[in-house]
Amino acid sequence: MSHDDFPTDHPAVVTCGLPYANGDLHIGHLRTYVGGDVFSRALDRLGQETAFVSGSDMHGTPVAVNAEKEGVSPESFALDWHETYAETFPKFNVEFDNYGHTHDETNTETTQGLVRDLADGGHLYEKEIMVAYDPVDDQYLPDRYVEGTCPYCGAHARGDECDEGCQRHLEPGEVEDPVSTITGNPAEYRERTHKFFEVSAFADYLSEFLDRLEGTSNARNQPREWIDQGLQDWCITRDMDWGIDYPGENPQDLVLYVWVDAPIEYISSTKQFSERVGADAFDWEAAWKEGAHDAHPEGGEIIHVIGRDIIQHHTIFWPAMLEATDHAEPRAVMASGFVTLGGKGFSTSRDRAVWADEYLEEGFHPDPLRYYLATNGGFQQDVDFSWEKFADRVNTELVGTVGNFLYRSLLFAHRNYDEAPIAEATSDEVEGRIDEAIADVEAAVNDYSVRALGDAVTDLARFGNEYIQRSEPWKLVDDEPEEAAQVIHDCVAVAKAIAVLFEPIAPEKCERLWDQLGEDGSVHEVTVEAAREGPAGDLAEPTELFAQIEDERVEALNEKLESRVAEAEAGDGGDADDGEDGDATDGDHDDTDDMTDIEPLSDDRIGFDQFQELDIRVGRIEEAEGIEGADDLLKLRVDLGAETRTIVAGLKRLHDVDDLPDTKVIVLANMEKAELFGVESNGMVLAAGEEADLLTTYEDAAPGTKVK
Ligand code: B3M
Ligand code: ZN
Repeated sequence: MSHDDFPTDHPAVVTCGLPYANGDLHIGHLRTYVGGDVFSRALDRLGQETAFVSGSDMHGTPVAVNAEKEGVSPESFALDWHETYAETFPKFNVEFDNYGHTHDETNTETTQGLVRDLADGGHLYEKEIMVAYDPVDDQYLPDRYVEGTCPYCGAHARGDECDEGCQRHLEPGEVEDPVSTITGNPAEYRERTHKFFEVSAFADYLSEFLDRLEGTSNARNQPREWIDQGLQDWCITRDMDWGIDYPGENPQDLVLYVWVDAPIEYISSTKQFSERVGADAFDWEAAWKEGAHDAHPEGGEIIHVIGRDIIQHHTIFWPAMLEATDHAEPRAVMASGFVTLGGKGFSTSRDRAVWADEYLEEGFHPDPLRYYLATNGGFQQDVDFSWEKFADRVNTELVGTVGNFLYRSLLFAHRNYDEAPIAEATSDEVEGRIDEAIADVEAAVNDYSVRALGDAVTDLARFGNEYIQRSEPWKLVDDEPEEAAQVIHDCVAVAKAIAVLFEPIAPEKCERLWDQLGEDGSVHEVTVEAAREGPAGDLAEPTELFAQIEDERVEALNEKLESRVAEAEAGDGGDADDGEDGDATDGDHDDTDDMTDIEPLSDDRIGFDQFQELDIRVGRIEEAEGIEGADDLLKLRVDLGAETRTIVAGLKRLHDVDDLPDTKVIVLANMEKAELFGVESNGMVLAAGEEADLLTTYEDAAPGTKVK
């Protein structure tokens, strides 16, 4: 890897987080894939040698649990979804150079080889640990087979991650009060011998790595805190049948943890690409292995595009595995925010989603959605999708700015001149403006900003509109034909530049534009240099590139969505697990809406004495502020009458910080103290549901008053 500006003379590999092969894709899932595709195409346009790879994540409990619920084997279940994904991505013009899956031969071999190297390098050791076990079902319960309470923050957590609270990865045996997700049986912990990877030994390396790491800042900041808090070694085996066998002596028949073989698919998929096109066209070893290539012994430019919920895996575990086995170090991690729908989370169980297939079946072209997902916010920011917002941006920017410029200039050019070049050369002003747009695109790539890529083009189109408006070629055509020809030539040159520079975001539309411009070959093959070359082809009769979305259409789409959600709610209410576990991939945010599934009331009665052990008090929030590095948490100062306490609460995304002071809340005052992101939390603020609806009192109970 280098840290030179792109394009470099090293091969680059752009990867997208592997979707778990376990459920339908909705447009929220598409964000990271569109982001990765846009970025890899942009590297191509800059002339960087690039492979764009991913694959389906076949193993692990997210797949096994869902297969079990459907009563089919995990293999056939996962393969079905894999095939669906492999067909769906290209429909959105997400064109991987290779899309494999983690269960194939290449990945099995590569994974087992890499794990053997870890063992040979002395990086693995054995340890006895407690593994959750369902005594009734006689089954071990790894990861998502078990749920319980997070030992760090007290939130309800999955066996492998604190998905509703502090977002930590949880090691086997860590989750408290374990319960089987399949049978609901309380689980017990049993001792088993497992393999561990000594991640903690890489703490210094990882700190330095993070200082070098490029991409989005969230991918550096969060891991720095984890390292400061002390890294734990990582259990890399599981008591399961479904997965890749641990290579080497394996008396307990353990498989590798899904997070071992999943990122290795990045390498395997690149390998498959190399094998298909030949090492001369793309040499996977030169990209992935240290010392494989004389000119760049440190390997190629590895860029991981992921959802922000899997930062830890990509910036701690994975680089430690790569470093331990002499592989190239990732150059960049681009971690995207989530996508929400009309301000709320997608809910697969409630059918509260715009499904990928559905979007296309509605007759929409994929490129406007790509534009929306890529440019509606910074990559790290959450993006909200609603049909209104989508229509608004399509109508104003794609139709009003880009499409309008292209259509009016090309129509005028076609009617009056028929062919390009119309003048001898592009004017200095316009040539300068095109150079500026190219520089903007280069800067956007080097900034890992797909949004800035889009802005570079809409800005150029805006200039085009302004230029044609001010130059008024229609007035010049008869009296000043040469001047008119120059203006039109300039406009066609801008149109050609748009075709090249907008290709990463709207590949299919730009190919059509390329044809309309009468240019040779494919716009997917050219570099930004083509944008400087000026028009060369015979112009075809232009058609409008983007279609307006009418208000009535938006209304109809909203109604359809709402009635579907209502229907799902009136039906069985959805399976509470569907939504959470149906998250086929990263980048979405399932089931964070306020339509919480109602859990059955507990039959597990407690006595009044037990209730009295809870010291529940009225409090008043005095101050509220964010905590550095914590996306969800707020540090509150809460007046509890007798004293004012600091309490950390997961309210940041759900409440306006400025509204909180003076709010009366209900506090569990004798909650165990916990340290979160370096702040000691002394109590727990009570709230209801996914939207953290705060409990309060309605009369004048003063701070400190006991709730009984
Ligand atoms: N399959 C999806 C997720 O946890 C997971 C990604 C693997 S990337 C190597 O979001
Ligand atoms: Zn937690």
